[in-house]
Amino acid sequence: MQIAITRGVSAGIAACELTHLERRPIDIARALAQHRAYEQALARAGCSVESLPALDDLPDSVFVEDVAIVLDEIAIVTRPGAISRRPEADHIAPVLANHRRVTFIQEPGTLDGGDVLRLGRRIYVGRSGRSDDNGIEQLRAVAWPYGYTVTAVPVTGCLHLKSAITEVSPGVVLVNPAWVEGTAFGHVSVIEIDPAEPYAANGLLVGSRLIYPLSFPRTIRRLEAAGIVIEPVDVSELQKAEGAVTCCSLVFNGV
Ligand code: CIR
Repeated sequence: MQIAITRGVSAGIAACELTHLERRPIDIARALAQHRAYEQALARAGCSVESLPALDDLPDSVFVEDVAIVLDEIAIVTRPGAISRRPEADHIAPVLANHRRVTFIQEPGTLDGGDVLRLGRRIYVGRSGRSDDNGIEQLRAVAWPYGYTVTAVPVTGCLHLKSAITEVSPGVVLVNPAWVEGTAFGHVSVIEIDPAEPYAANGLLVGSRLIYPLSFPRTIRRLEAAGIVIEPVDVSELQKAEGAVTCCSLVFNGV
């Protein structure tokens, strides 16, 4: 059984961090409904969903992916690159302690979970505006004793590594080649996003299903042509906060 940890949409989401997008009004009622539907998609994909209460004074706290990396062996609570997001880590640590031994990225390193792509025992980390060399080195020190390699990857033009690449089927990645070099990831098959949909590279693979935004129909056609089964979700309000589908959950194996 896989576990998916989610957190309700903050009433303060209008004050979220924005790096590459213009601020647009977010319809909070719609955001809440979309988030509930996203949780239902996780449940349909076979997850046991552990839904945490919203934190109204932390605007970006719905994006739980960024505050932890959960491996089978250990959970690493991050030190997010955005100062406004650092208190989110204190709220996730006790929750993860119910599932794993917990360790922490320490000052001065920074790391956002959105920069961490795990492909089997290979972990790739975006060297982005949010994750720095010190944070990446700390992750390496924790993960290598368990047999993981940790490789830093330059990311340009987008927020996180997983804005530019995600795994969409075992051994298959979906890539925006304008933001990351697809050949950096070893022996994987690469599907490129439709160039008209630059934000389309973020999908959430759970079991045999790909939870994926319905706002990218051209890329959906490419994925379906490759035989990938899509579980479409409407996340338009969360996209205004520069969020996507991986960032709204922490999915890991139950023990
Ligand atoms: C932020 O800038 O931190 C949030 N507004 C969006 C975070 C999205 N996280 C992710 O894609 N992993």
